[in-house]
Amino acid sequence: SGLEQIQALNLTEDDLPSCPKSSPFLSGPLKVSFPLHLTMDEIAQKNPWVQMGGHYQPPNCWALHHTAVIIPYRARRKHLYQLLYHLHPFLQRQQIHYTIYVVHQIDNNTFNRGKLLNVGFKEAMKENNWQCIYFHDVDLIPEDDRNVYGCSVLPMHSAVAIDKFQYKLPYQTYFGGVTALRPTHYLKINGFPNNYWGWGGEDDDIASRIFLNKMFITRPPAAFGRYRMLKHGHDKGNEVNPKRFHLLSSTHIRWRRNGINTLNYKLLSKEQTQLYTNFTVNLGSSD
Ligand code: UDH
Repeated sequence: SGLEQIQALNLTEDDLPSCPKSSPFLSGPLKVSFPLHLTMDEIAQKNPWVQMGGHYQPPNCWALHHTAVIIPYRARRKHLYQLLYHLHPFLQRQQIHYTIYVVHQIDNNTFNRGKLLNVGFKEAMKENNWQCIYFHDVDLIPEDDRNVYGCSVLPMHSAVAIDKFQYKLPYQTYFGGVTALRPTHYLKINGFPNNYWGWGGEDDDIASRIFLNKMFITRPPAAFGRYRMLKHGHDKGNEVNPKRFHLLSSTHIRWRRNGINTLNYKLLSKEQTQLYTNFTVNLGSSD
């Protein structure tokens, strides 16, 4: 294949023409449907260019974007399959170089999205010098491929218009669902908070960190940043966190000593599956 040729010849940026600014393969608004009973093999068959571990790079041009997609995960297998089914073709049409990483919280402690995203960042950066990190909830399916998964000079909030919120931004500083940062920005804000256990608040903490560091959020046009949210109820082990407002009131004091610089976890395994790289972690129980 083209990709194997690139690898065999060890082709680099100097050997390939740059990909065009706007990919000729974009289709714009997508008809998103959710096939029943998806399997990994079936999704892999539909994506023959994706390599083990969930890697892809365009075979004939040098990508403009080098993006790690990080998915915080526990016990949402059906959602994960739907997301992989939609996201791989979506990203390939954008002609970007990417890998999909799933960070799986295996312990029986309360779910901790912020901490999982920190683990994903740390482990993904060990694998490659990514220039852009997408933090992607498992239940959000993009509906327009002009929402290109690359980073700009500002932190990006991509999930602007979600069907669950009547395709409107729930509030102006909302920074949840699907967001992206350059590693330099992520490190500047000391990553994400490690101490939000259970549902809610960590996304507002991340937004605060951005504002406290005198950065702003940017968003794609609402027509591009459209998502469908897969249906789910309350997850076991992710109860609403009653401490979230209290924690948020002191983000400005704590952000420097609570984040990627204080992250601790146990990486139990790393596997390359056909469609993603999986990190299984034990997060411990408190921070
Ligand atoms: N997640 C899991 N497993 C869990 C919990 C969360 O994988 O058990 C991940 C998953 O990627 C999910 C993300 O964390 O998309 C965010 O969690 P969520 O989907 O529960 O958050 P969301 O804001 O929830 O989408 C909306 C419904 C809950 C309503 C709650 C209260 N007011």
